[in-house]
Amino acid sequence: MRTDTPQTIYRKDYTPPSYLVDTVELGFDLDPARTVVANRLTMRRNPDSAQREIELYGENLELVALRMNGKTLGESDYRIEGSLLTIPNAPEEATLEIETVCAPELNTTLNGLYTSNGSFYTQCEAEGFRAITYFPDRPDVMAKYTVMLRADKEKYPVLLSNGNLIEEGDLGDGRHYAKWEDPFKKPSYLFALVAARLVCQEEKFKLADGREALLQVWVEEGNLDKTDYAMQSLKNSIRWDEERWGLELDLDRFMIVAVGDFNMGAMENKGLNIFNTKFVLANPRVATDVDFQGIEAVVGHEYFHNWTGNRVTCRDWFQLSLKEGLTVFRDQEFSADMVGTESGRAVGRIDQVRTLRQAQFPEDAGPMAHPVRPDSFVEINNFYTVTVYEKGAEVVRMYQTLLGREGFRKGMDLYFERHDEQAVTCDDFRRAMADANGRDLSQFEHWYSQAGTPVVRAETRYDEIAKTYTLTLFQSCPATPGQSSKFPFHIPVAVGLLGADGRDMPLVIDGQERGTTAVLELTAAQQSFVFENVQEQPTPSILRDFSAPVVLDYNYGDADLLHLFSHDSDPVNRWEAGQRLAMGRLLKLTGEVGVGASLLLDDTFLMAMGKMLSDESLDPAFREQCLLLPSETMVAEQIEVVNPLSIHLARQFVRANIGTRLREELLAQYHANQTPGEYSPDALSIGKRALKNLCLAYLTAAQDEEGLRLAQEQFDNAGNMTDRVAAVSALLHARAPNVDQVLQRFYDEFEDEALVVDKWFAMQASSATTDVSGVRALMRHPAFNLRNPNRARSLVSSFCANNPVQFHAPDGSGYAFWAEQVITLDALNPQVASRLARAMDRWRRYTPELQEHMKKALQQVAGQQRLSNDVREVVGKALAN
Ligand code: B3K
Ligand code: ZN
Repeated sequence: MRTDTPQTIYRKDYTPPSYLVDTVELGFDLDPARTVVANRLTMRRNPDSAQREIELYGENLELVALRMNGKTLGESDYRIEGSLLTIPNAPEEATLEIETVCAPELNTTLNGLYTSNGSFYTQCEAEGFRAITYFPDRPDVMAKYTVMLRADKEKYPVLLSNGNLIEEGDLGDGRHYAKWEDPFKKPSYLFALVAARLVCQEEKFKLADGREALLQVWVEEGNLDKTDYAMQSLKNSIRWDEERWGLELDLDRFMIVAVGDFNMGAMENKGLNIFNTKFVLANPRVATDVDFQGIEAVVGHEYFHNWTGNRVTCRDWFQLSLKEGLTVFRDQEFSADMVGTESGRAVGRIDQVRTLRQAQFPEDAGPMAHPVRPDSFVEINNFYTVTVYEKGAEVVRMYQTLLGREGFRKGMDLYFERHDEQAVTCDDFRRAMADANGRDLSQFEHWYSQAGTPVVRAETRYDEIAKTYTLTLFQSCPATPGQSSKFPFHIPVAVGLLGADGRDMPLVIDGQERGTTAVLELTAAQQSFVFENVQEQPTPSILRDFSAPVVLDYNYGDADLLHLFSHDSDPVNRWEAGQRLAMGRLLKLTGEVGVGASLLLDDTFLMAMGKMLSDESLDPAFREQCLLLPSETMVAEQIEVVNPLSIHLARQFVRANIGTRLREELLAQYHANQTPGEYSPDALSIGKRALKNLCLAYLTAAQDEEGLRLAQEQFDNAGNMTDRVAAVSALLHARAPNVDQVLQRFYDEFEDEALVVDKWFAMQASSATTDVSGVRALMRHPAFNLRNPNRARSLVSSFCANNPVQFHAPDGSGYAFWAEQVITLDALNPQVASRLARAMDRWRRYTPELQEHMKKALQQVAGQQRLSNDVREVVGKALAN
């Protein structure tokens, strides 16, 4: 917690470390109140640095002893300024011995070494290692670690750290020890330890080269009935990385540990991944389909980091997307390959597009906008963003789109060949892609250096006589903080042309046959592409498979969209046509709600939706995606002056209309998509449940009696959490008369399952039926606990981010609540507080009255004397001009 003005760190100021570390030996005497850490590190001067001082970072540590080459250093031999400890005039080679003390049980930040439910866990990325011991805590210092853990045997029977267990035994005094050695050099952010009372599911797994690895999933007692899916996902990940990329597990042992108090999803510590329980624990009774999918993706993601992140790491934190964008891309491809069908792949792709529009585009247009490779930050933890992760993954995907799968693989191979066990930059990655393919990718750099979502405007012209179709593309990019004008990007635009019969036309450009989807390369501000031999006026399908993270501006008429919605061979653009049809209606109705006209929804739209709903030649999962309306947030992003209530009413009106006017089709599909028998999280069953439950949601939105009865029946008889949650939220959103009883029964049945209780809070917090006082009442519930990040997010963040109508209550009470919670949370856990603070990012887009209240709330937070750098950066940027 600081009171001084936070310091901005710039990418351009990077200098290499003054000293390199070869080995680190850590000794821990673990005690919740007073843990003693002995750290012995061998260092040598870095030939690439002119500096002669040793620089170590440490935070919230009591320094007990400091020796260099056997000699105790006195206060005049070193300086401590803030978190920086400097030893001037250090010799060429130095062995440092550092003893410090910390208090894990008082550490509510969950950064560094902390306790959760009485056991010890660590989180070091990005800069948590300095809260454990003094160290050159920066990712370009890679060293070999040996770790000795000592702790009470009864309380902490399991002692884990990175790499291989080389020794364990009794210390005689009720304590025991374990010694771990990590054979690979690693940056300090990948260090981890666990000392806990845990049990594990384990298995020997044969690797491609014939070696056997021991795989373990560690959980608290009572949770061994929820580890199968994580274990299966881990095995699938290992196999997939071997098969798709030729990358093998480099350790004899790989562990996953689940912990209930955790700031994010999971952490890729070398050989010892630590996970939020949310991304490990699952069985049909307690986890939804979305939870199962999340586990597969996150287990994959952390495992894939072993190569993209750990073996090849980041030179500095500005390069974060080097590992995160790439690893998200890899986990997306993994999930797609696990589904295995083209249609399944498209459904996954649609989810990705949704995330970009729902969260990344708004970020890119708001006060926290930053390039995929940021130029500056105050607090690096604020930059684990959808831009660095999801837009970063899009940037990686564009290489694959431009170079083809094979070319991309060649680039990956060269990247590992060049940079194994190094700390490198995004430029190094781009260079590997370019060199492996003999391509000039210099313009591609702008995807890393420029913030903002590019807009690609399209114009088309059909020449009936010449039989040519000309597509002219214009690109531009809005100004973002610190970047007023932009250079053109290198944008792959995948295009197809549909004939009147709905079929793809063969494409010919410059006399060259280009199949039925051509990847056009837009590199200038304006560029024309001429398709030849076009026998009739086509309907263009532009940006197929969402080939670039841009906004496509093309003046589609309803007729074009209906044609694409019925026929486009590209499922993503087929879905997109439906989204455009729906968005047009939502925007128009939102305007009309405001003027109080009586609302109408046209038959054309409803018929198109009805036809899609009942088209049994299509996967249920795909139909569900097509029937789902753009969210209130997405609609808000299209509007100059946002009034959340009008958007909500318009969207509710459309939902209810679908429910009423497609009633028979919805009921039919509800019954046709049941998944009787044993629960299975396979893609087909997941799709059926999703479609069936969307039908239920529409029917109940229309207050349909049969729909409400079915929801109640589904709640009573559900054999899995997906159906149960869907039933509860349908009843909740429809304000069904007995919903309180239903919620109580749900709670009573699952009160011992923390992750289900989170769902219980989250469902209520994000329902428009829950206002601020309702949320305050829920905060007084005995199960509520602001210190547990999952719980805090389930109630407080869900309300502020997912309940726009109530959060934006006209009297400003939602914002006052927000300010209060940000301030309280900040004193406990700045990372969680800072995420919550971002709920106010888009405040300048609301009506003047709402803006006034929002500004006041922001100023109230910004005016706090004591505020973390995390929150100060977020609210400071929100208020800046
Ligand atoms: N690398 C971690 C995120 C660390 C966040 C630090 N505030 C999880 C992941 O992306 O895999
Ligand atoms: Zn990651």
